[in-house]
Amino acid sequence: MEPSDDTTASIAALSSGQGPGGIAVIRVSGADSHNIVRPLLRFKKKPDSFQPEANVLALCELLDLKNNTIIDEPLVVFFKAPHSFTGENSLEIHLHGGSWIVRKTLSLLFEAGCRPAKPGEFTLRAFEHGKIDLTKAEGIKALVEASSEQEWLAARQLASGKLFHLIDDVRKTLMNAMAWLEATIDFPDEGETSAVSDKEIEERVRLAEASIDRLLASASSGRIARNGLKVAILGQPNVGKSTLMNALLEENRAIVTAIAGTTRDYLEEKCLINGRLIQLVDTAGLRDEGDEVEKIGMARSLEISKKADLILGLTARNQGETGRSWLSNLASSYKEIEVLFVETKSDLLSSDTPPGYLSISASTGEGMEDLKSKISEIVDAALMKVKGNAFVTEPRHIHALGLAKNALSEFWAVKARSGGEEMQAFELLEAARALTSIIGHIDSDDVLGLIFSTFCVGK
Ligand SMILES: Nc1nc2c(ncn2[C@@H]2O[C@H](COP(=O)(O)OP(=O)(O)OP(=O)(O)O)[C@@H](O)[C@H]2O)c(=O)[nH]1
Ligand SMILES: [Mg+2]
Repeated sequence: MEPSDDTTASIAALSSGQGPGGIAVIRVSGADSHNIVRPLLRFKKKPDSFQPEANVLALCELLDLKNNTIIDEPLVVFFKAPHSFTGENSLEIHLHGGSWIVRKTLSLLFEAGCRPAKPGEFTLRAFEHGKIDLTKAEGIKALVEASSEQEWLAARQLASGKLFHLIDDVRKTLMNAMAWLEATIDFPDEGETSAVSDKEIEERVRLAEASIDRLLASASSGRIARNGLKVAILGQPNVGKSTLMNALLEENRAIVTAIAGTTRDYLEEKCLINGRLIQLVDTAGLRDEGDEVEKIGMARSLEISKKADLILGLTARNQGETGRSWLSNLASSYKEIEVLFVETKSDLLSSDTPPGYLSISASTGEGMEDLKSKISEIVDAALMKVKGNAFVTEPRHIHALGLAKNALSEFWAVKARSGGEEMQAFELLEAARALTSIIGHIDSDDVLGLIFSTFCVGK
């Protein structure tokens, strides 16, 4: 049978991780999927017409009918539409995880009439059948990719529908305001009523605006959850920035030499510190001299440090007070960003840690655990702000919320210049549209393609 390539075809793919493992799960979905797969399975002592109960795992034999051989003895579970992840008839085959078994089973399924699933196609179908909205789809992708608790937290609130419900409520509030506005358009000149409806509309718009502002304010914590805390290591040349970067990464990533001006461009790497996701940035040492390349490197380093969530300001113990006053001076230019003062090379001289500083030594490892704990605390504090609440993590959502906010500002501007109700309604509709684009019902297939094509196959 030639499998069709449309959206109703039955699709199959390996849904568990690639490579050999104890168990491999192949997922099949499509209106006809049960009929396609059932002949390949034999349930012990049951007639060919036997159909196992939905949602219950059943042991069976998987057959290659051409050679009448038993390929494996998998556990199979059938799901009946609409009570499945995709909303369609679907099933999972839990096989022994050998790569040959997986390849063979997939080829049997394709011969029987399934076609290979495209990346994200199971989730796309779930979306198309109204099982999930777009934020949940994005959450599922993020859940699969999460490698730290932080990323899991960000993914979970998307996948659980928390953000969806909040956005949907704001959207409904705006629709409600629009209904009042329409009443004013349809029944003008009803003096008192008009004053009442004006109040009702304004109240709702204010409510929607407050929710949007709250969500936008959560974006920085959301970004920390999704991408990690951005930590920039800054200081004069030779203070041990790259050495610290390598120690935190636990690998020799950055070049370290005794020559001042070794690092000429900034270097960015993700790592886990005490289980927290961090985006570490090593920078070019800051000084007044240097050739053209070094100067460009310094400018770029300063630029990227302005986007950091935390700055590790380094000075070496042997630089003494001169180094510390240079660092205080630099720190004073970062009004919005927390600066952690770190004294490096504590092994070189024995003296007390200066007040407000953490002393570390790459040679002896002194102070490294304290520094890691401090960084972890800062991540946890940022996440505490959003824990339990809906927060935004996706640039796509932040952009749409910005559009909604602008439209609502326009609404007030129209009102202030006594613009007509139609103009006001237009702005409310624009805001509602922007919110709708976050959760789905998007007109453009391009946007859908963009989201689902970044999934892995089998999701
Ligand atoms: N004794 C001692 N030496 C250190 C320590 N940390 C770094 N160094 C040495 O200091 C020198 C400079 O280290 P780097 O890590 O390259 O310094 P940097 O701040 O990245 O320097 P630039 O890239 O030039 O800005 C190297 O020779 C390191 O081995 C430390 O804790 N103790
Ligand atoms: Mg360096």
